Amino acid sequence: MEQYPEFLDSTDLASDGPALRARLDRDGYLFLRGLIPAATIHAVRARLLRQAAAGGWLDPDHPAEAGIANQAAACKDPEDRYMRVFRNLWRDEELHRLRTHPDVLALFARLFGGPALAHPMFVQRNIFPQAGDFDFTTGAHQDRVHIGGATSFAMWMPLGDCPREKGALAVASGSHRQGILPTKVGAGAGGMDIAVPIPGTWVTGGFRAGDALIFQDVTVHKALPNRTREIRMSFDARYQPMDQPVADTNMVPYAGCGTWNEVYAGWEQPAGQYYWKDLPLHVVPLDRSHYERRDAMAFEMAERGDRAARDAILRIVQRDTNEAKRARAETLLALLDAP
Ligand SMILES: O=C(O)CCC(=O)C(=O)O
Repeated sequence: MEQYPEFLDSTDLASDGPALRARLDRDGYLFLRGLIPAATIHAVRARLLRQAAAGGWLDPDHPAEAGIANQAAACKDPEDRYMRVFRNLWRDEELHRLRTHPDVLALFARLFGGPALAHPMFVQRNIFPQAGDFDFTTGAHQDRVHIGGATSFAMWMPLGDCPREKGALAVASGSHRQGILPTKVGAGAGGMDIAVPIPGTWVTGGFRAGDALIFQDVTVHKALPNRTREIRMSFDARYQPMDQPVADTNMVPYAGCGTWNEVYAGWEQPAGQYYWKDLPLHVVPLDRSHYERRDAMAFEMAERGDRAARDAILRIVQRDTNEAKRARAETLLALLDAP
């Protein structure tokens, strides 16, 4: 898998909006070196590692800066033991300010030829090493089914250096030309993997702190397994032209992290809070049909005792707003976990 060729480096086009846009439209992705200063990323990484250490995620025999995982604490979103530590990481004020960094917003404005909206919701990921029977490697998927609204673009950025073997992201170049592809229940983030042969050509590469991967919401992507001893920390945020519809689910904090007031309560500076409140946004409901299909598949698999449905079932237990669905998922989770 790690034999994939390198990303095409578009750093030389970074100041040329139309050229960047033409390449993004052609390949479905852009790889840019040094979009955010490395020192800014390292400072946020240090803040998050302090929280991770306090939560028991790091091996106490190594300095926190090394980010070496305590594999006995390996956990994944949305398990309770993950969320207890994760919500402190996600709420970090300096982390939030990365996705609205002036250089990032300027880049997207050049790409869009007009003002860019950074979605208030974003994801911060902590991927423990793949070891024994623990694996939380993100499978091949498209974001469109999760993000909804008008066409949006993701920016994926590791918090620190991320060589391929630490679980770098890979994209299928050219895979964005076939619209939304059929999905199946998946085990990694989002739980909705592509169910057909992947179009395009897989590319990947090693990231240095501050490098960015930008891709369209129908570009197929996945992570490589984390084969190091470190936790792979990264964040991914979404951007779209300000005048296009945005789905309501992108306007709320990450599930399990409280309200915006609760998120901001621990911040020392107000900068960056509620930056979207006075913008003339067109907020629309998320098209949930993809989730409904995934959940129906997961129920059917779990009823057959197929443990590949476990992560999707757990996600329903933790996050679904429908009480009857949650109750059914709880029963099935107990069945799947029965010895
Ligand atoms: O970081 C990962 O493992 C997955 C990232 C992803 O799927 C995304 O940015 O959309």
